[in-house]
Amino acid sequence: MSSRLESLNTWVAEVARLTRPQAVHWCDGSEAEYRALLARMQADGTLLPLNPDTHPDSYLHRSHPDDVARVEHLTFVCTRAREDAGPNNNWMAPAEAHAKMDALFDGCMQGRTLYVIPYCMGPIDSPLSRCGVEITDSPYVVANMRIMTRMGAPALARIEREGHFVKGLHSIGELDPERRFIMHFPEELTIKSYGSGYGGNALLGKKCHALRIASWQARQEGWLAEHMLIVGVETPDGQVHYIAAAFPSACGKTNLAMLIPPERYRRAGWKVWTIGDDICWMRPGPDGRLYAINPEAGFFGVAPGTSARSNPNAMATIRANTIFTNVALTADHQPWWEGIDDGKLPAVDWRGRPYDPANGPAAHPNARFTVSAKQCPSYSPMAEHPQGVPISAIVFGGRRASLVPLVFQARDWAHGVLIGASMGSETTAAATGAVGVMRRDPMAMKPFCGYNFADYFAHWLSFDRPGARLPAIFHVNWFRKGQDGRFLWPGFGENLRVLEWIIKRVNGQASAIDTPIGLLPRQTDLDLEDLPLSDEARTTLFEFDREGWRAELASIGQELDRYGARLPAALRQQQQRIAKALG
Ligand code: SAT
Ligand code: MN
Repeated sequence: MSSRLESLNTWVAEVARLTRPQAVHWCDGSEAEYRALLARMQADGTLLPLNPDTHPDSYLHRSHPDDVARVEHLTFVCTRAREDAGPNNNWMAPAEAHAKMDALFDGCMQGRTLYVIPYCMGPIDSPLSRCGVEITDSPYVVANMRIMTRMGAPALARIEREGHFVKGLHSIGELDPERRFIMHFPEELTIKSYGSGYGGNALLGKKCHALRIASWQARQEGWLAEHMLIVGVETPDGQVHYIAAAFPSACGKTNLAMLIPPERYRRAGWKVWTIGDDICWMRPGPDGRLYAINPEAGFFGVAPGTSARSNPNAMATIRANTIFTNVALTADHQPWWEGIDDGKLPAVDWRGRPYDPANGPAAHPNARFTVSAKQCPSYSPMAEHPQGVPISAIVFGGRRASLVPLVFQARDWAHGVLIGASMGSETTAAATGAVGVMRRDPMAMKPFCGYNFADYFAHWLSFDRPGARLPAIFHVNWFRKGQDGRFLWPGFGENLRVLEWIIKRVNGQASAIDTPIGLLPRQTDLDLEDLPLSDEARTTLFEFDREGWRAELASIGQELDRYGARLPAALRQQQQRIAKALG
C-alpha cells in the first residue's frame, strides 16, 4: 500500500532506505489489524494476556527495566536559533541533531517491520485537530497509538486532503539508555525518537506532537496547546461548566477528570463529565470564549494509587480491552499495583520476578494503563464535538506540601499568567530522576513547551485583547501537609467542593477576600459539610502566610530572571506588584 500524497510516499521510502526494514506495513486502524498485532506480540512475549475472566482482552507489557519513564535530559528542541528553544529546553543545532539521529537510525530496522501510522489528534472532523504520521518499528507503539489517537484510514484521508502532516520517526533501537534521544524540529514539524519504547518517548502523537510541536504551531496560529485535563461540571440546574486544569505528570489529572461527586452532591444533581485527562488544545471562538478539544482518544494513566476509592471511573474504564505496562500480577494473572486496595496480593513484580518486598514496590511507580476514552463511564459526548467545549475556568496546581493554600483566584488574566508561570511542584516518577524535589514547572509545561518560555508567556498574555471573554484563572493545591506530614485535604471526589467555589466565582455567586496573592475563599465560602477536617486543616488550607509568600515571590523573581530581556514586561510587573503588596 501507499498513499495518494507523494510527499508522504517519498518520506516513507527515504526512511525505509535508511532503516532497512524487512517489511513495510501501512496501518489502516482496523480491528483485524489490531488483532493481528496482538497475536504477534503474544507470540513473541511482548504482551502477556491477563486473566480473561476478570480482565477480558487485556494485556501486560513489561518494558526494559531501564526504559520506564520520560527522559528529560535526553529530550531536545532543535531550532535554528538557540534562543528560540529557550533556557527551558535542551538544545542542539538541527544539522547536528539530524546527523546524530540518522546515524542511529542507519539500518536499525533490519529484521523488523516498519509500521506507518497516520493519525489525527482530535476528532477527525474538527477544525482544531491536527494530523501526523508516525513511523515506528514497535508493534507495542502501534497498538498504543491505536488506543490513544484516531489512527488509520480516516486520518490518512484527512492528511491526503490537507497535504501536510507532522513527521515522527521512531525506533526502539537497542533500548540502550546510552543510545537514546528524543529530538524535536519544530521549524520542520518533525520528531525523531530513538532508543525508548516508553509512552511519552515513543507514542509520538502525545507529548512530542500534541504538546512540543503543537505548542509551536499554536503560537504561530493563535491558539494554545496545553498540558491540561478538561472536565465538565454539571450543576443541579443542568448547566455544564468546562474547566481546564494544568498539573504536572502524576499529580492527579486523571483523577480530577473522572471525579465522582460526593454522595450529597450526587443526590443534589451534580454530575461530572470527562473530556480529557492530559492534553488540551484551545482557541478563541467567534464569541470571544476559548473553545477546547482533547486531542487524544484514550488515557495513558498512572496505575499506582488508582483504586475503587480514589478513581472508580478509571477502575470501570480499565476492566477490559486495556494494555497495562509495568504493573505487578496476582497469582491468577490479574493486574496489581500499590494502592489498588482490592484485598489481593501481588505474586509477580513488574519485572516478572516472584514478588519480594526487598526488591521495592511490586508495580513500577510509573506503571501505566492504556485504554480507550470511550470505555470511561463519565466520558462526555461533547468530547467528540468538532467545535470543542467553551472553557469557563483555567486551574493551575502543583504538589506543594507547605505555603500554598487550597485554592485562590487570579485578579485578572495577566495575574493568572503569572500564577501559571510561577507554578512549582515536587517531582514524581513520571520522569527519571529524583522524586519529591520542588521545582518550577510553569503551566506544567516545563518538559513539554516546544519553545522559549519567555515567548510562551507572551503568547499567553496576548489572548487578553478587545472582544475576548477569557476564562477566570485559579490555583489549587490538594497536597498541603500538616505538622504530622499527612495530607490536610482529603482530595479525590471532595475536590468538587473546590470546583463548586470556582464555578460560583465565575457566576458571581461566591465571595472571596482580597489578599496580595489573589482572591481567597474564607472557610465559610466553601461547602465543607460532612467533611472530617481537623482544626489544623480548617485554618491552614485557607490561610495566607505573608512571610512565606515574601520568600516565594523572591524565588519567583529569580525564576523570571532566567528569561532575561525576552521576558514580557507585563509578567515582571505582576511579580513586582505582588512583592510590593506583600511589603
Ligand atoms: O509523558 S507520558 O505521556 O508518558 C506521561 C506523562 O508524563 O504525562
Ligand atoms: Mn501528562
